Parts: sequence; structure tokens; C-alpha cells
Amino acid sequence: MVLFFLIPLGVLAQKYTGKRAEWFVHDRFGMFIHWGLYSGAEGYWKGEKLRYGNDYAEWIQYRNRIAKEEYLKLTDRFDWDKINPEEWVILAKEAGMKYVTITAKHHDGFALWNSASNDYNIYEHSKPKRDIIKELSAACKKHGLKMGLYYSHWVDWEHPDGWDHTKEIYGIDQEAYDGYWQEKVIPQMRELLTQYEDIGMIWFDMWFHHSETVVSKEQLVQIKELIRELQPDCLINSRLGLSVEEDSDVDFRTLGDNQLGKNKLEYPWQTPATVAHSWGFHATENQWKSTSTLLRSLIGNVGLNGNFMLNIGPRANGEVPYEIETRLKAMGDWLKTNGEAIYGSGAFDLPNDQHDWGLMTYKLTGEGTHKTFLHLFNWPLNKKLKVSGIVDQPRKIYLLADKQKEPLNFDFNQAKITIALPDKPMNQYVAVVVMEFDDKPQIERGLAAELNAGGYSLDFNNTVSMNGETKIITPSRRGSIPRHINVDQPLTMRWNIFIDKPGDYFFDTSYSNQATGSNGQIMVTVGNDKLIHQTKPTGKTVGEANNRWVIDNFASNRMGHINFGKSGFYDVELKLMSDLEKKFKWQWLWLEPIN
Ligand code: JFZ
Repeated sequence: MVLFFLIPLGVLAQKYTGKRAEWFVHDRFGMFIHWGLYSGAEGYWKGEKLRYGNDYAEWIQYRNRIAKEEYLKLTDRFDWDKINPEEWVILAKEAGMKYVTITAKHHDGFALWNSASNDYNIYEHSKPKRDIIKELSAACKKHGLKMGLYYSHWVDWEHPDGWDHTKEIYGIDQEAYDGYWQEKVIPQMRELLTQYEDIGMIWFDMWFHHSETVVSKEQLVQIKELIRELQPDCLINSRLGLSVEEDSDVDFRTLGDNQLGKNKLEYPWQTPATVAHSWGFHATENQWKSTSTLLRSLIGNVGLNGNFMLNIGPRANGEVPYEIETRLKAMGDWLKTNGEAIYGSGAFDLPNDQHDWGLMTYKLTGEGTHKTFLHLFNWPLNKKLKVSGIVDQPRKIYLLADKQKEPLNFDFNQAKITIALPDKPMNQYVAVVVMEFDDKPQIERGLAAELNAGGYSLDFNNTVSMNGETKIITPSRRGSIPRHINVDQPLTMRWNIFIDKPGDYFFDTSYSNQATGSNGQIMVTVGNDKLIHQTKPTGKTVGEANNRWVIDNFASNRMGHINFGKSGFYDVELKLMSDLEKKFKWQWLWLEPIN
């Protein structure tokens, strides 16, 4: 029991050990569908564009203050004979997605199924009568995909006692809200969990902790227990509103909309994302993400043990916008060839983004082969691919797109693998190189990666140690003032690098000195070699024209050069010391081979 006092609760709760989410963690890539009455409005109401810059078309009823009766008339715009949920499932399958999550009930409160407990539903208002959840469920079953259901539990704009934001002004009493909960939410959840066979997940959508909302913890526990009773294997996402500290029964963490992962987590997690901006169909949507951007998001999440659920917003006739369809199909083509690097894959031990050529994923196959996948976003012009930090020799390297698995020549030297690439990638978006190992490849922790074209960029990202309570100043003024530290106390930083090819290297360092003369000293030590640099004034620069945007200049200064006599690991130590009066700001160190 003592342990509980030593380990922060959050850490315990985040360690997820359940079996329920195994399929989810394996599958990695799913489809989100936002479709409902709002799809008929297409982001406009009586000639007026959706109010609010955030442009979420599915929010039109609330934003443009549409009365329920008028909103319901949007059913007239639907092409009931054309709508075919199976087409969405087929598209998901073509895209390489393994599960589909649809808005069974979004904030507007309109149910997409034949809901016996509440007649504000599609079955009552479509001609002929349709039950979209039933049809989608059948299509998912037919095509072998899992079905998830989005259910807006907290917000409901239809029920007089449901939550909408105006209740912040007019208030709602707990008892009335519980009336909505007991007569709409609970019965509808029961319907969804009993009428449509296996439900892969219920995707709740309350992006606040319950303590900040009208919803009580008891109400959330009631839902959770109902799910566990009726469908014990159904996953529950963290937007239920219970924190994982309170309830470890929440199966996966949902990040913010379009928010990609930053850190590796041991707990299953997912990013809900859009191809453009809005979730529901929006007639004037125009910020389409490219296929390679979307692939990069998927690969980046998988490399941090995360999932990616990408949204489609079909129209009132069921059609999926061309811009979405083409991107999804292109992703599917890529996955047909490269899916092995995604499905059943996850994070490798090295930081997934440490190399400038792209990202890494990893898997242990059923046959016991360890594979690291190198995802290249740009085919290196020198036809060489450098991998830093793996200290075991691969048994084989090849392109994932190459059916013959023709081995690529490579050179292995202690902690550096240099791969000879063919002239052209076999795939136009992201090329994947596979390295196979008999055992789990060991790594040199904290090694600063070499850039693919040569050289080492040493900064706060890849330092092994840094003393003091040095505060890193984040970029400001739109990044024109870069990330740096104020050298207001003597500071020592260290990096670990591996030199593959011995020789001379230039040492450059970037800083800002606003004094008229030298205001400090920068010293680099590598073994017995030392470089000492007295800071020089760097002056000012202008960030943006005609904006009085005058900022301190950060400039690169050559410190000198050091010879690395033989191949091997080296410690690079940096000492910074400002004069007492005027202090300088420091940014980075750059090592470049002299050819
Ligand atoms: C919610 C919904 O309001 C929206 O309509 C859509 O369904 C989306 C998937 O989820 O919107 C949110 C919820 C949470 C955040 C942002 C938008 N968030 O936490 O950043």
C-alpha cells in the first residue's frame, strides 16, 4: 500500500493492462463519420453562413439559433433513395481503415436509428423509413469492419432539459437534467447496445471533466456500468468525462480535435481528425490537407503508440466529397503496400522523429522478426539513408514496396547504419525502408542523430544533460524570435554523438548578443580539445515589414574546428558564461564535417 503514496496516481491509472483494446491498438486507423440533419444545411442557413469562425457545420443549429421545427425541415433536402451507408463502409475498407465510428446522435439530439424511446429520430422522419445504424451495422459486418458509435451524452439541443450552452445564462436544475438523462440518454444507450450486435466502441463527446459540467459522476458511472453490463467488450473513450484517475475502466484517451501525439504513451490513445476543417459537410470548405500530410499524421501517431481516426462528412444524398474520397483512396493504396508498418506496429525505443529524413515505427512479427520501419518523406538526393542510435546489425534491409525484397546494401558501424538507396522510391508519398533484426535491436540512449546530409544539430531536444533551473524560452512573435535560453548563470550542457567517419569538424554556435562588445564566453570541450569563443555583438533584425517588428538578431558564429581522430562515441560539452552586466541568449551548436 505504501506504493500508492510514492507513485503519482496518474501514472498508475495510465498503465493500461486490459485486453479489450487489443484490436483497437492493432488496427490503428479508423473512419469517423459526421452525418445528420446538419449535412442538409451545408454550413448555411437562410443565406447566412455559419456564425463563428470555427466553421463546424454540424453546429449550425446552435450557432445560427435555428428553431427545432425549422431544423427538422432539413429532412426535405435529403435524397433518401440514394443514401447508402454501405458505400461509406466500402470507402473505409478501400482506405485501409479497420473501424467506422458514426454520429449516432450528435449535439442536435437527432438519432440516426429507429429509437423507441425518443421519436426525434431518422426512422420517424425519413421517406422511406431508414435506420442508418442498422444499415451501417450490417454493412460493417458484411465487410469485416468494427462499428463504433458517437453519442453526444452531455450536449443535446433538442431535449428541453438537455444541455446547450445558453443554459450557462438561464440555468438548469440538476433534477430536470437527470430527467433528460433517465428518459433519453439511458434508454437510447440501451437501444444502441442491444439492437445492433457488437459495438466496437462508444465515442462520447464531453471535452470537460464532469466537475465542470452539469453532468454528475453518478450519471457517468451509470452509463459506464450499463455498457459493461450489456457489451463488456465495447470500448469507452476518455471524453466520457471521467478522468482516468477516477476510473481506469476508460479504454483509450481521445486527444483534442486534429491534435497529433507528441509523446509516447503506454495507454491506448487516438486523434480524431478531419481531412479539411469541418466535421459535417460544409459547402465552402477549402483547406484540404494533402495525402502525404494525412499519412504523416497517421505514421506519426503510430510511432507513438497512437491511433488515427479520420473523418468524412457525407452530403444529404450520401455522397462523400471528391476531395475526401480521393485522399482516402490514395491512403488505401499506400497502405496496401505499406500497411505492415502501420497495423500491429507501434513505437520504437528511439524518439520516432529524431531523424531529418522522416519517422519510425516498429513491430515484432508473429514469426519473431523485429522490424523497424523507416518512413522517408523526402528521397535523399545523395541516395544514402543514415540511421543513428541502433547498436545491432540488421540482418536485412529492403524497401517495403519491393515484392522481391531485394536486399539493399548497407554499412553498419557500432551505432550508425548507412543504407544505399536505389535511384527512385517505389512510392510517391512516403517510401518505407524495412530493417530486419533477429533480436530486439538495442539502442544507444540519448544519442544525437546525425543529419542525413551530414552534420549534427545539438540543442535542447537532444541534450543528455543540462544543469541548473534553466528555462527554455519558447518561440515568440510568430517564431521570428526562436527558442533559446537566457544565459543568466553559468551553464553546462552535454551531448552524446557517434562519429562514423573520422576527420575535422567545424563548430558553429548561434546566439544573440545585444551589447556593444563581447558579453560572455562559449566553450566547447571534446576529450582534450577545447574551443573558446568570446561572444560578438549580433545586432538587430526585422521580423516583418512595416510592423515596427525589430527584434534581437540570433546569428551563427564559427568557433573553430576539432579533429575526431577515430570512429566512435564522443561527449560534447558546452559551457556558457555571461558577463555580470549584460547577458547573452543562446540557441544551438552545429557540427559540420570539413570535406
Ligand atoms: C466536438 C464536437 O463539438 C464537434 O462537433 C465534433 O463532433 C468533434 C469531433 O468533437 O468538438 C470538440 C471537442 C473537443 C475539442 C474540440 C472540439 N477539444 O477538446 O479540443
